[in-house]
Amino acid sequence: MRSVRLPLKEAFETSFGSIDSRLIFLVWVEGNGLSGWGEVVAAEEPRYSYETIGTASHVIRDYLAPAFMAKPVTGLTDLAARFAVFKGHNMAKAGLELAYVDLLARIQHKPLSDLVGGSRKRVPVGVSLGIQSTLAALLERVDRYLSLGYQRIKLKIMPDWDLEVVAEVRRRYPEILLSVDANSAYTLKDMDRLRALDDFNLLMIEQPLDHDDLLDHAKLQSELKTPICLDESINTLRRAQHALALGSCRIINIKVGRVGGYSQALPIHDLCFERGIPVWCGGMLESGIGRAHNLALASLPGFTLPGDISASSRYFDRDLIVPAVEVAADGTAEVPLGDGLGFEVDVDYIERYTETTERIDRKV
Ligand code: OSB
Ligand code: MG
Repeated sequence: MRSVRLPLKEAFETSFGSIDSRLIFLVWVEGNGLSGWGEVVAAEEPRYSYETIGTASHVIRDYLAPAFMAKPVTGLTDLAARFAVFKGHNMAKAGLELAYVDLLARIQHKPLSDLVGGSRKRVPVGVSLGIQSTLAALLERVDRYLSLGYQRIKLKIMPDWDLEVVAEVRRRYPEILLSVDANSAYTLKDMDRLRALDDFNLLMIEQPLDHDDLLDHAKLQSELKTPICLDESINTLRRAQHALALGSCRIINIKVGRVGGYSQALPIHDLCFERGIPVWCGGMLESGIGRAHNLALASLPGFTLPGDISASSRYFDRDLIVPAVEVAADGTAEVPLGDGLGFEVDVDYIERYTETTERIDRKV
């Protein structure tokens, strides 16, 4: 396990706070003479979810790694069953599972996207724009990312940074795919404000209400024509089933870290695909390692909407992988064809920015 602090090119602000660097938590596994890399998407503070880098390192060190190394792992299902006995801590589970899946793909000489069943060669991408100090600063960024080709603009919103901002962006760009993400900044008491958002022909409203709510979202969805997309509320396959049964959303954002790895992300994708519910790949300001996993996930057929998979350069001056993730002028990113992640991991650069490392060996 390794934590690596990467400075962000500019601060990222959401309804739950602002950060100007990202402490990246990497998991590296060794087996059959090869290595695999995963990323734990937890933040330093429990604001997006209850997990933190601290809880995830504890859970991996004391529970998940021992279960992983107890005997040879026969596949994803075996690993998921070993992890399922421990409640929650999906980001910790995903970090180790991702490293294992990268290793497995490298052992099988396959790209990760093949291993998980993806077939797209390029995936459509959008950008998530944080709350800015002025409307002018936001508009400059909207212009910039549209001119770079990004297919969808997502605006972070909260009360005080919502209707006027959305109205102005929509006025300038009547035709673009535009969405908003509130990260749980509203309640049903804000029904009038939320109803007003319905007038802007938004692609979706992401997670307007409580981080673990399904019922209030169902009530809200029944009053809006704009689709609600759930992010925080969907942390397991079961929650996705319940959300669809209740009508809590019409779109789901899948983050492999939030749901506990591919073993959950793939069945959530399959469920939505069968039901005609569009999904898209969310992001957590990942380094290139997490970003490469996101590209593999987004290559699955149900990922029809642009994902939050920006170019590495949107967040970092230099990424941990070579080459960096790039977004072409048509607003797509390439799904790599090499073994595993399909990128070279820049270990020297990682070493330079490493804050902590911890090695856990198999008991013999
Ligand atoms: O809610 O999707 C979110 C970043 C950190 C935590 C939560 C979210 C986000 C983003 C950025 O919106 C997505 C990205 O570009 O990685
Ligand atoms: Mg979100």
